[in-house]
Amino acid sequence: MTATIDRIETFIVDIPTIRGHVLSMATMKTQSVVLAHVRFSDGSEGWGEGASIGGLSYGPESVESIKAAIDSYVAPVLLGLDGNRIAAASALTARMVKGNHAARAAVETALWDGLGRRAGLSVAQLFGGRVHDRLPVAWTLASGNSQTDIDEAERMLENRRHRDFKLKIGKRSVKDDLAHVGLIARAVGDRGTIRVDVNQAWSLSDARYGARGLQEIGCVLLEQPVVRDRVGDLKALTDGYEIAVMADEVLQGPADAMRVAAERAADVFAVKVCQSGGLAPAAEVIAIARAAGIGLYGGTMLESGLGSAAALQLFATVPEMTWGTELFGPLLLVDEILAAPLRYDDFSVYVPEGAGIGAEPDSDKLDFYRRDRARSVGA
Ligand code: MUC
Ligand code: MG
Repeated sequence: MTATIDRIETFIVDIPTIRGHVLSMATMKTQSVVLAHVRFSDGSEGWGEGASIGGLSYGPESVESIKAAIDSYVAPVLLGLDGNRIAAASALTARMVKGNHAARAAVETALWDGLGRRAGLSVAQLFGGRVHDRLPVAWTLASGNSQTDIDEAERMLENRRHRDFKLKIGKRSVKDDLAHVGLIARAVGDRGTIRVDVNQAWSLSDARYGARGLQEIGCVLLEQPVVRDRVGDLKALTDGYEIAVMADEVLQGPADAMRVAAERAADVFAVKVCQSGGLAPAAEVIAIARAAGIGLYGGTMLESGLGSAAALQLFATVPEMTWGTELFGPLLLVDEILAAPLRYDDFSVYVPEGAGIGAEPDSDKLDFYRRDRARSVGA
């Protein structure tokens, strides 16, 4: 049965975070995401999510630009096309809409969700089937205060929710950051692992000093320490130090993955569905890493449960997801917008059961948190 793409709606959703999330380039108190809802002619539907972090301080897209790109450019390209031909729809979108990866990812995810629901298959099955029923899930310590972070890590360990901790650094001096990481690493000890994400804040000389100090502390992973364009600097760090170096912001899809892999400029890829431009391009990034012997980590754009469920469907199909995931986005938010929350337990996040991405928003929550609704209520 044909399933023509009949309607594409987008909603900006603003949900407060449980505490300030202090990154090198922004302090988040709210996470804003775009939910894309696609309706097909046979009555089926699909959901997807596009997100960014800290407005435009993390990358080239904001939620406002994601929504505008979908409404004005992606949707007009797709309306009337066959929703069962995702490869054709994505090829046309890529031709008509350059960049705007999170916008494209939101709609592409909704197409996969719709196809899965119609077929009665999960998105993981559409991508070859699950290898994992659950994956390790890291937590980001980013309160801005070392003792608060230690207390938070203790709670996570005690509740068996997380034992891999990513520390957001790069806002203070390298020396102060090393002292901060050292305090937390000593407190966590052998009970977990410590990783850091600098979000491009360091110069190469900062990064050399930082990499040396971090590996002495026992930190196992150094994420995107230098600006995304400086692939040579990333490679110098990968070659020069024992600590594993992870590429994040530099990976804006398969072509970047190919460049970083060809230069062997990183040891690990943080794979992000939004940054890659969708589930299929993220699968290509993963394929390049696997072929190059580069490690894999399931990254997040701090998506809500919806985008996290979609990413989980893909990551669950990858045998070598050896660095685990950081799909903790929903846990950083004060409220859950899914009808049925993802399950977090025993240091893992579980792949949701059910067709498509295995998740959908609760309509009351969506009504409550959608930005346009909040405006009209306040007006
Ligand atoms: C990033 O840069 O990886 C992931 C976890 C977190 O706290 O922020 C993100 C973004
Ligand atoms: Mg990162």
